Amino acid sequence: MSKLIVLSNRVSLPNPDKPAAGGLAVALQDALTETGGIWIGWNGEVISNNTDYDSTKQSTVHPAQPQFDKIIDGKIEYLTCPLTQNQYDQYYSGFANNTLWPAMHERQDLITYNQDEFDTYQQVNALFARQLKAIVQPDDVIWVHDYHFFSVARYCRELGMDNQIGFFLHIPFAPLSIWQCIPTAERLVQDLCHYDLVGLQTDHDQSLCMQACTTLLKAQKIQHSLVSYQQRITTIKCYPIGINPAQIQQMAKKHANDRQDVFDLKALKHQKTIIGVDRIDYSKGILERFDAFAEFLQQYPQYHQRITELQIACPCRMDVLAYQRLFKQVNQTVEKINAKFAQHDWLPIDCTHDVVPHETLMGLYRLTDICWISSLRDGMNLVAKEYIAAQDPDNPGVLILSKYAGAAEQMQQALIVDPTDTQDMVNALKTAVEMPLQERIQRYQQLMQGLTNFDINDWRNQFLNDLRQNHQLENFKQPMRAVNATYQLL
Ligand code: GDG
Repeated sequence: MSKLIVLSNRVSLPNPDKPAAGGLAVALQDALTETGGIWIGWNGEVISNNTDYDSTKQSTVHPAQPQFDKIIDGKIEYLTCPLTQNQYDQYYSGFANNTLWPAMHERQDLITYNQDEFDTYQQVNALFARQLKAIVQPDDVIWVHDYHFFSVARYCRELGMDNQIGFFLHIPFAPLSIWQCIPTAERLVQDLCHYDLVGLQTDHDQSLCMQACTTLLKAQKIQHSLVSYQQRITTIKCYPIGINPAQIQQMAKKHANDRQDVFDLKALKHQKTIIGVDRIDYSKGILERFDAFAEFLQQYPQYHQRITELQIACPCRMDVLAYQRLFKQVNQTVEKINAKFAQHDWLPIDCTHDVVPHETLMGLYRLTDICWISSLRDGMNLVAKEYIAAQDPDNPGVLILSKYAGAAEQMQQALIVDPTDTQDMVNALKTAVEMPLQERIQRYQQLMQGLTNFDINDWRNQFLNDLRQNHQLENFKQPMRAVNATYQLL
């Protein structure tokens, strides 16, 4: 029977003391259990360059393979390997997080391009392709995740693999003007066309991806979601990632009354509370949100001591300069706003950098009045969906959601804001604080319906069904390939 092989940069390893909390990890594990499967990726360790499999000392075409550790848990096999320091610096911190991440989030000012980093990115992609080749059976289906692996399918094809290979991009897809800032843009988009199916978060991303293929490569658009390039046909389609609303609702209800160590919610009982949950990343618009909150306090002094913003802000990618800088700015801004507005024992912003346990976070969502998402660009933003699912149906909170988060395409009943427009955010916050119960319930019910209509399992099943059914597309593809071959002779 055809099994599923998942490749992602990080792997969610089984831990008997701590079951996987993230919706994505659970959804992928469920899929892998269904047919039996393998999950491959980096184990998070960084080792010295002087190991005998330091691929930088080998040729690009055949770098030596690292040792993959194997863990078997039920029907799932986990295969993980470390990265060398050089791979970590150049592939992960470098090309993935210093070139592709800012590019896809339209931060042209933060894009750096370095040819060595691109080469190492390719080497790491080739390394994982070789590992796939070593374990794959002819009818297995491969699902590759995210911007770390734009090029894996190219190497798989070069190794003679004919399997169905799908790719899902969790982050936004860049517009053409940004792609044109990357010297190897054409090559990367070509690499993408070696996948059978490319999944994106939103319709907007789908059309940008289609445009990159047809403009940069002059690929032929066959149908709304089919593109043909050099005798290969790739499906490019939108699959908005979801959550498990029923599970979150239950968990939030169960944990809403837990003792709270994160924030002193008892002391805030008579206040309106806003929750913000973000990795400290420039794409999340954290500073824009703080500035708008300060402006709200400036314009509406009647809310002093009556509203508090609770911020969970986990630092990440601290090896990258832009992230170090932002971490400092976040702390300075919190200090500045608190120093300006604090009264008696009231601090307008309570910010923690600790990682909060999953159940606690779901409980916290339920206890807070407003969730404020101000991403400047975001693939989806799962916090928006989790917050709604966690609400008390009889007394739900209000979601303020950036129009630049992928979630805004589906969650139009939220208060949609432009995070670059401070006054727009101030107005939305005022509306949220004063929204009557009936309107909150109405918006909540519509939003919850949307979450239930297409949840995380639908997302996974639809992607995998399309990928598996791609085989049936072969009948359609054969004549198309013939047409393409003729076309290329002309
Ligand atoms: C990428 C794309 C896309 C956060 N802090 C804590 C914690 N979290 C959890 C949240 C949520 C997740 O992390 C964050 O999800 P996002 O969707 O907001 O963002 P990214 O990490 O940037 O993820 C994004 C996503 O992929 C999925 O496709 O939506 O656009 O950038 O689940 O709950 N969880 C716990 N403690 C914390 O302190 N337990």
